[in-house]
Order: sequence, then C-alpha cells, then structure tokens
Amino acid sequence: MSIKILHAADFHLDSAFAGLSGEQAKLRRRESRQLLERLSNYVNQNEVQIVLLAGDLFDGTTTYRETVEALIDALSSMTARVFIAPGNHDCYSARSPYATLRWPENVHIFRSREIERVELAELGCAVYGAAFTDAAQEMSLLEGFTAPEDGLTHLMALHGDMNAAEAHYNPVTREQIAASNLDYLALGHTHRFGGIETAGRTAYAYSGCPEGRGFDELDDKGFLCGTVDREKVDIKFIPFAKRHYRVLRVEVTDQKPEDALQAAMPETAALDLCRVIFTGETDERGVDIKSIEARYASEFFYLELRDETRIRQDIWAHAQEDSLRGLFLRELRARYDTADESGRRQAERAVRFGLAALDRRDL
Ligand SMILES: [Mn+2]
Repeated sequence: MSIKILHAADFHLDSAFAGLSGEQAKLRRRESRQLLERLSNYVNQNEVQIVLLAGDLFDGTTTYRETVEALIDALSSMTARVFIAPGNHDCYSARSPYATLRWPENVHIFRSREIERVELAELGCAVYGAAFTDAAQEMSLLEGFTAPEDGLTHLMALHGDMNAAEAHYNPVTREQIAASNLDYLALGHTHRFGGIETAGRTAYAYSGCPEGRGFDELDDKGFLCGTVDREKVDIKFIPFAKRHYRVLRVEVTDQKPEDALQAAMPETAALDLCRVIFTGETDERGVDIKSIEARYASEFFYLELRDETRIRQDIWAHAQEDSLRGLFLRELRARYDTADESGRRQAERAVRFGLAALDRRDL
C-alpha cells in the first residue's frame, strides 16, 4: 500500500524581512499566512494522506497570535494527518504555542527529544519524530535509532543539520540515516532543496523553505510531494513560492544603464525582490543610481541597485592634457597605479566626482 505524503519545513513565519519597508513586511507576513491556506488547498486537492512538517515553522518566540491561528486553521482544514517536529527556531517548551494553544485532532506534535512512534494502522505505516526542546541540540537525535521490521512503512520528520561543521543543531549523519531502516526521512533546517538522497535503504531530503526570505535564498522554493511504500519512494519538488529573490548582473559597457536594465528585467518583476548589480565600463559620469531607482522602483516589488562598474580606461588619456583636468588626472593616475583593488576603486570614484565638478565649473 503506497501512501501519499507532503513534506515541508522552515516556514519561519513572522520573519523580520530585513530591507523591506514596514508596509511591505506587513504584506509579506500576510502572504505567508495565505501560503498556509494555499498549502492546505494543495493537500486536499491532491489527496495527500500524511503531512510531515520538519520544524522551524515559526521564526522565533515572538509570533503574532494571528499567525499561529492561521497555521492552526490551515492544518485543521487538511484532510491529512499532520506531524510537526519542532526545530531550533520553534523548539518545544511549556511556553511555546505548541504547548499553550489547542491544536486540531489531526495534528500530532512531537514534544520530546526521544524519538516517538505513532502507528497509523489504516495506512499501514508508522510515523516517527522528535523535537528540539531548546534552541540548540548538540547530540544527534537519530543516533542509535532503527525502525523495526514489522511490515509497516516507516516515515520520520526531523529537524537537523547534515552539514554540521558546528554541531549545534542536531547533527545527523548519513551513517545514522543508513542505520535507521526508515523508508523516508523528512528533514528540515537547510533552506534549499538539494535533491532526494539515499543512505542504505532510506530516502531522505530537505524540502527547503516554501518562500525565500533574502538574497541568500535565490533558488526555486516549495515543498516535496509524492508516494512512499516499502519498495519505492517517488517524491518530487513542487515549486510554490509566490515571490522570488533575484540577483541580476547587468552589463552596461557601451549602452545606457537604463536600456540594459530594461532588457534584463524579468517578466515577474512586479512580484520579485531584485538586487541589480551594474557591471562593465562606463564613462566618467558612471551610473546614476538615484535616477534609475526613481524610474524603476515601482516596476519591482522591491529593487536594490548596486554600481560595480569600472571607469573606462580611455578616460586616463586626458592625463596628458596641459590643463587643470590633465593635472587632476595625472595626480590620481599616480595613486591608481600604486593602489590595491579598493584603492583603485577609490581613485576611480575620485575621478568621477572630480571630473564632474570640473565640468560644471567649465560651464
Ligand atoms: Mn533550523
């Protein structure tokens, strides 16, 4: 009997959304509550039977009551059985919303660092999980665990770090997974989906987070969904994010920065959070970041501009001129030639400002 499961994690509800205005951050918080409703619709429309939520559903201890209620509403409207394995950001404690609020009957919250087993006889499976009970968890919660040979399909939800250079977040190893005898291990903590892996006979994956939260989270975001039985795991990544963070490098050599940006603009700009980095060579006027921002800010949900262009090398040709301009360029060229990378950038900036000032005086 194969079981249809959905695996999601790292919602980080009520994140601060650094960089956004108060109004935009409020909108994104509202959207992350809507995401829960969309998720619930997906679960019901696709007849998912088991939902595994592998922790960090809340970003911190100060979660808006409306947010927790939105999560409870969304989960209670799911026709599936739901399992939550709290992580480092939403660790289980007597004061956490997991303990203080009333959760629907179809939701099971793992509350202890001991791995707990919940048997679902009607589905021919057992679901395991454990909880962070603190913001750190130095010892692996999976160490020594092996699911019994009882003919059931074995699933687990767990928050943990497999790339544990620092072992503060339940450092789970491939060896422990291989020894687990699980059919599928749903992991949370890493915000990026990196494929379905196998250790021993156990398939495991990080689902990643369902929405990006910063310019370090650029790839497609969503969750995992598919079927699991004793013989086969068939699970796919489902893109689900409403908005994307994008970093666009826009080359401006020999063209107007506005035109280059216009050509590079994604179709989804109005939904996107974009960091545009201008590169290439410009004349002495450089890129007018302020005016481009004024022109384009409204085309994007969020726009951040950076100027990493270099000054055109032929600017220095004027250093030969017998004029104030020539004198100024000779002076800076001498500094430029002996400077390191950051000194060179500084000298180029000085050239830009200096020539602009000189030109205005000429006028
Ligand atoms: Mn985490």
